[in-house]
Amino acid sequence: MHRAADLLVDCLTAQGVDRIFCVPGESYLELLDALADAPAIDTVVCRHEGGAGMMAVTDGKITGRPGVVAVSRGPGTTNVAIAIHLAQQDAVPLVVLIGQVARHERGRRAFQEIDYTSMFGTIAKGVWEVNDASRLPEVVARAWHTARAGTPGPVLIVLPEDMLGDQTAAAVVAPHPVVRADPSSADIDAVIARLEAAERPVLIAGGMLSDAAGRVALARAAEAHRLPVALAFKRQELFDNASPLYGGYLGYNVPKPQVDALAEADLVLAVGTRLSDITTQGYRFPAAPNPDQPLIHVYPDPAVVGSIHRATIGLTCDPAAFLEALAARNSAVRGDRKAWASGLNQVARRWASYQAQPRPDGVDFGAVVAELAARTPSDAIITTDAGNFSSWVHCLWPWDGKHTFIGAVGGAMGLGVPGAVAACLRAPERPVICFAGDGGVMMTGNELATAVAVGAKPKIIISNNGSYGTIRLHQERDHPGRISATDLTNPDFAAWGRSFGALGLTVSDPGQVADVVAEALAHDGPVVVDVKSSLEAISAYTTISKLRGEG
Ligand SMILES: Cc1ncc(C[n+]2csc(CCOP(=O)(O)OP(=O)(O)O)c2C)c(N)n1
Repeated sequence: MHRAADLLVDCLTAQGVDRIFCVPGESYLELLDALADAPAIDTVVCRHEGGAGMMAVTDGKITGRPGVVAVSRGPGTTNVAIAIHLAQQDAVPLVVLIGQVARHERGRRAFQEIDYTSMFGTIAKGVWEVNDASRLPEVVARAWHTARAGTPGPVLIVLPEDMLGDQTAAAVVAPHPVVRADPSSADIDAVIARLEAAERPVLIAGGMLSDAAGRVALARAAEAHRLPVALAFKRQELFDNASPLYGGYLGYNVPKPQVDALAEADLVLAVGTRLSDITTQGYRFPAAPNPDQPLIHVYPDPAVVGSIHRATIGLTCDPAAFLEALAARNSAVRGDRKAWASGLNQVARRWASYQAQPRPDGVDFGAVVAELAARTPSDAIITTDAGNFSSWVHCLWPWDGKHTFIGAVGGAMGLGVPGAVAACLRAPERPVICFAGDGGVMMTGNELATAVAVGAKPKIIISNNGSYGTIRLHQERDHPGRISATDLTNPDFAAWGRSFGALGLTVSDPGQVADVVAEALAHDGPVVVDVKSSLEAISAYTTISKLRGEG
């Protein structure tokens, strides 16, 4: 016989768990006690469950295995909700362990009681409340399987506090392997036939190709068939943007000429992407429900393929295996494929160019991003919060297919700093650069305390334009000159960073950019750089003056 909490730790260990992010709570004291005897599991103490959850999401993105976060009932769980949503939007495997009220209190409106199935039923892939300790091994094995299978996503294991203290003789259940479906040779024949009939094919690559095997297969298939590659929202890092086959990044603000150029395609291969509204530029490329050209959609989930977009060929196999199989075959090229690829490439490059300029009201943030880009090696991990400052990162970073990029597909502010700290923990030997706005950095940011506690060394670069700039941009476009609820009063971010034990630096003049960036990168510890950035240069694509129709 053993205590349920100890059995739970054994089950987690069997699943390969080596790190749990948490904010402690009295609702799962037994689990915390069991973790004290589990040195192989790194228990990372955080300061807010939102940040802890975002760290776990980042860990899941980097490792491909479920990230794990443990939170207390009620308020602990409402705080972590942002990460559950992010994992669902980004298809990241995530396991949330939740302490629950004792079983005899359940359903009686007890202190901090929530019915998690009702609350998260539509965004979690599974919610299991374990009332019988002997079923813990079965639930853990199913949770890990569910989080990874098909479209990866969040699952919740709810643990009544008294159950965790029960004695049980149950044994650990070994991990359930996730079935990998390979394409049949008949599938590949059908795809080759479509490719040979097309003159202007485009491959749209998505997040299921993020791991090394996926990237290699993508590059090989693109090369083998001379396929231009467009990258899905927040997946710009998957393919070398300097390749002549680079066909563009399908994020926000893709200008009309680029969408028009892509729309000339006479075949779309969408591989490892769910074809979201942003990637498809509002369900226009490819159009939903009926694409304007034949669509080959490859994604390992039958609930995705053929659902929102009608697919001419739908394959629910492994996207990397599909591309490997495709790369191993030849296809006859029809038409002038070189001219087609180079046309797309030129439009994509024109849009991605940006030249920093002197600005009347602060530093052009593009100058800072360009300087960092020039000095940061390809093995760097880049995290971005949500906001306009990231437009320069998408424009100016030399995405060569090797970087790891952690961005919020779900658009949540607050991911940048916790993402960077989790990335440092997972890859301490790699440089980690976080870009955040003065709005987003304070949505979380307390993870700097965790960074200092665990020896993480993120370089946090803040675009301090005194505004929730993204919303200000929308305001200027829809209600020019009418500013409402978007101005910000900020602390001294360099001093704020120093108060945690980080190196705090400030850039208030363009002439300081090179020296400050060099000092930040050379520092062997966490760094906060407060860039007094121009609000006039509100994004890489426009200025406030232009939005107001001035000049
Ligand atoms: C959690 C959350 N709350 C609100 C929003 C809406 N929102 C999107 S961007 C943004 C402003 C971001 O401002 P800042 O971090 O200063 O970056 P900037 O746009 O100025 O570069 C807001 C409020 C969001 N995406 N996420």
